[in-house]
Formats: sequence, C-alpha cells, structure tokens
Amino acid sequence: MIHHRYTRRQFVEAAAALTGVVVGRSIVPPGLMSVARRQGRRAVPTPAQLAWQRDELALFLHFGVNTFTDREWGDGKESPAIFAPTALDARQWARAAKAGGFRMMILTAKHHDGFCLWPTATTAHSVKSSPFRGGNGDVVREMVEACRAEDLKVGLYCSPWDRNSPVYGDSTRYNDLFCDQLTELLTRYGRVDEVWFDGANGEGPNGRKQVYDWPRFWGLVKRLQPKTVIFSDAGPDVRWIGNERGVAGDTNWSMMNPAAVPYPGADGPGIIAALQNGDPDGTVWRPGETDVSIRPGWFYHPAEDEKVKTVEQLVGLYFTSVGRNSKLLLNVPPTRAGLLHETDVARLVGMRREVGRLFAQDVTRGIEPSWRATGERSAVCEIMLSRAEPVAIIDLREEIERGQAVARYTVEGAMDARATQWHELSRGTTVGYRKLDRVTPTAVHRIRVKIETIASPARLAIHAYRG
Ligand code: FUL
Repeated sequence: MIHHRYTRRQFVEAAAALTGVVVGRSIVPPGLMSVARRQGRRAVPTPAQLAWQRDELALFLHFGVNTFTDREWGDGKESPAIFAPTALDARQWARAAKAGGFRMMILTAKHHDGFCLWPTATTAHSVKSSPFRGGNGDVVREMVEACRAEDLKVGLYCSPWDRNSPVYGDSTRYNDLFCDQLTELLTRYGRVDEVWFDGANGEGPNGRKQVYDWPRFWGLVKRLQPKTVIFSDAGPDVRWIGNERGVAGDTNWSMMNPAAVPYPGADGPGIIAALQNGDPDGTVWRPGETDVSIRPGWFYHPAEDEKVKTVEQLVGLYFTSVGRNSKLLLNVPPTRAGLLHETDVARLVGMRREVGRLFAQDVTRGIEPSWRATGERSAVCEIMLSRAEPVAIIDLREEIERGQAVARYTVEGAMDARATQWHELSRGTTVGYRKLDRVTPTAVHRIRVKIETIASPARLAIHAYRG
C-alpha cells in the first residue's frame, strides 16, 4: 500500500472531490460542477438583463386606494370615490427620480385591492369611477408621459392577487381577465421596460384558490413587449432577492436553478436562501432585484412622515444591493395629494450627493489591471498607485457579459512601493456586476487582488476610492 502525505488543503480538496461536499475555503472541485458548466455552457445575460442591471437604481411607486384609507393591503371593497388626489403631478415624481440618479419608475397599476389606476375595460373598479380628473384620468398614462419627458424607463406592477374581482378563484375566467389587463397595459402606452409580478397572496387556507397560468402570462408579456424584463420570485428574467429589507445575499450569484423557485409565491425550505444567494451551478441567468421602501410601509401614511430613511441608511442600502451584485428598487410612495413628500425627495437628492461624494476620487484611475493566472481557476492582480493613497471603498466588477465566475476573493494593500508587507483590506465570495466593500480607511501604495473562480479566471475591473 502506498501512503501519501497530504497537506491539509490537498486532503480537504481530495475529500470534497470524492464525496461531493464543498469544504472550507477550497475552490469548488470539478466533481461538483454541473454538466452545463463542465461543458462550458455558462449562463449569460440577455441585452435587456444587462441594461437592467447597469441602471442600478429604479424608483418604486405604491399608489392607489390604500393611499386614501391609510392601509397597506386593501380588501377590494373600497369605493372608487375615495381615490381623489388633489394635485397629482407625475412630472414631480419623475424629476425627483432623476435628481436621485434613478433610471426607471415602476408604478402599482393595480395592487391587491384590484383598483386599476388606468381606465380599464375589464372592471368598473378603476379611476374611471373615481373623481380623479372627473373620471377621465389615467395615472398610468401620466406616469409614462412623465418618464418619457425625463428620459426614464417605464415599469408596471400588476398584482395577480385581486381581492375585488368577482371571478378571482374561477381560475380560467380570472386568468383571461388578468391577460386582458396585461394586454391593455402593454399595448396602450408604448414601450414598457419591466413588468413586476408580485407573489403575495393573503387568502389563507379557506380563501379563494386561483391557479395562475404563469407560462401564459409570461408568454403574453414577451409577445407584446419582447424587450421587457419580467420580475417575480421565479423570474423568468429577474428574481426577487428574498426580503424587503434592502439586503441582497453577501454571496449572490446571478445564476439560478429554475426548479429551486418553481413559481411566484412558492414557499418552503430553501426558497429564501435560493433567492438570496442564487446558484453557481444554475443554468439560467436571473439576477436579483432588491426592493425596499424609504418608509416603514409601501403606501403613504402621514404617521410615517418622521420615519423616512436617512441619507446614511439609503447609502447603506446602495451598498447592500448594488454593491452586492443586485439592483435597488426603492419605493417612494406618493401622498394623498399625488406628490412625493418633500422629506422623501430631499433624502433622494441627499443620497445621490453622498454616493457621488464617496465615489468621486478613484485612486486607480488610468491604471489597467493586469491579471496573471495562478492555477486552472485562480488568478492574481497587483496594481501600483503613483503614490500612497488613502482607500475607504473597494469596487470589483466582473465582465458579466461573459457570465459570473468569481467564487472567492481577497483584497490586500501594501503601504510602501516595495510591498514589504501586505495587509488584508477585505475578502468575500461572489463579485458579479459589482461588489462594493467599505474598508477601514488605509493608506496604500499597492493593491493586490486574488480570486478563485468556478470557470476559467475572469478579468476583473478593480477600483478603489478615497470615500
Ligand atoms: C408585497 C406586497 O404584498 C406589498 O404590498 C408590496 O406591494 C410589496 C412590494 O410586495 O408582496
């Protein structure tokens, strides 16, 4: 019998390859790789998914009868007569979005109460039956026109769960009605860049049981708006990130195994983790969208005027969403007047100013990182600054057009040009579109980044800011 002397690391890797268990900090062994990955078929984003991610920020607007009843979930019995915004100005929303650096607005065209903000032919429960603009109003149109005027993209939320519709629970009839509503929304207003499907359903065990025809809904959306991205827990284009706190998984792959979250609203063990973290072996590209409200609730409540998130909190959300390979969808609800509250608008402007300040001084500007492979799936890059510079933020970016590959990284800094001593600045797992780490401000002359990847090593862009 031949005895080998293994180092601990070699032993751990060999054991992992044999048993199929990922152990410790080792590179994912080849034995664990999916067939797709072994054959080099990696999931990559579509142009629409790429553009969606690069926008980084979208503004969410929850508005409807709940705004007037002071509730979060309406029961569908509200009289349309209560929907009476006195000074609605969608241009004010759009200007605030623009001033905050947001690239899209997504409006709740219909929330769970079933009240439609556009004059639909499918139900009388809409703006048509309200006093708004004498019954001739169309909030969706005003929002879309404001987006066009301010060069913002358009997104629409249309809740599948409908507490007003008398046919909800009669699956075929309701699915037909829902498709008619989608058809109106996706044919009347020009290009729609994102369609947002919520998974919530509060019917409870004795409630109405509606079986949604998701393949039909998604197929219809794609036929009417081929360039749109569809959001839901189950994608197909972008997925929910798994919480409403504004925090993406620290490990966040944009790939998913479609079977992990089979339909929107699915719950069970492992679903939230799958949404938070994605899957390095996933066969589809389905990046996570991080939705969170600037206030405790999604709809406007006067009692929450003092509870608007601070600029510091909003900047924190930027780091835990955009800075974790996700996108931030920040909800700012219009008031009963139909305007964004001045406190909220000021916070958006403050957020943009602070993000601008933090990223104003890139000490790596003009330096082309040069990567050297150190193994089949590992690489290192060292960059030399022109002088020692204080660094407070590290910004790593993969070329996600080619997929996502980094599974682990460390960033080190050396004070002196000769690099006699390296100090760890940060370490982490996935990178993807963008990974932002706030580090203890440190003066560095050289920066070294080491990566371990699940495919042949990717080239990574490295930026570092004074903060
Ligand atoms: C949830 C809904 O139930 C909330 O009311 C809100 O619309 C949020 C964005 O999604 O599932």
